[in-house]
Amino acid sequence: IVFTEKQEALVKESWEILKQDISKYSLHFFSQILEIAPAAKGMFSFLRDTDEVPHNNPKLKAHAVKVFKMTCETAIQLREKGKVVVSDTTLQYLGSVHLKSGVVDPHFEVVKEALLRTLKEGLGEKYNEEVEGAWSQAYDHLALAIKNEMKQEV
Ligand code: HEM
Ligand code: ISQ
Repeated sequence: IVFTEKQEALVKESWEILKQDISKYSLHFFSQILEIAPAAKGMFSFLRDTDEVPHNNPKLKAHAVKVFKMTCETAIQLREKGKVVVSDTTLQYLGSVHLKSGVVDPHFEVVKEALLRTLKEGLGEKYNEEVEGAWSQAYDHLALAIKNEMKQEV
């Protein structure tokens, strides 16, 4: 695949912008997931006992930040190496967490859409097709790596 310097820069720049108000965007990200797929609610341990999406939940925020950071990292790797290199142990861990939580392949499209909506919200006028394309490509590669790991786990 071809992932350009420009695309890498777009991903890094947009993450720098969202990072400045990460509590807000973590919550937005998560809320979008539930808006698209309300049934996903039951999968998240930090939600099971509440009716609302918890504001300032440290786990929610930490996990959301990881998704952004890992996608960013994936963009860098795609540009540098033309492939995704997530350490074996990280992938194994994420594969088993998601498998145990009941995540199935179509959920990855839900999270992708939620991620893109959050970028759109955070970037405002800076959001465009190029930004969307760069994040989409990086996310797709990362998602594929996790999905493959989930298949090997069974
Ligand atoms: C947990 C990343 C896709 C649902 C996590 C964690 C990370 C993560 C880092 C925290 C693991 C831990 O330390 O315990 C990602 C990435 C994804 C992805 C990078 C895609 C590229 C998905 C999808 C779903 C999902 C598609 C389904 C809606 C969950 C659930 C948990 C989790 C239910 C467990 C949360 C809990 O109960 O603590 N994910 N995830 N993830 N993820 Fe994802
Ligand atoms: C876990 N996996 C994917 C996306 C997430 C978003 C917010 C909180 C936790 C998550």
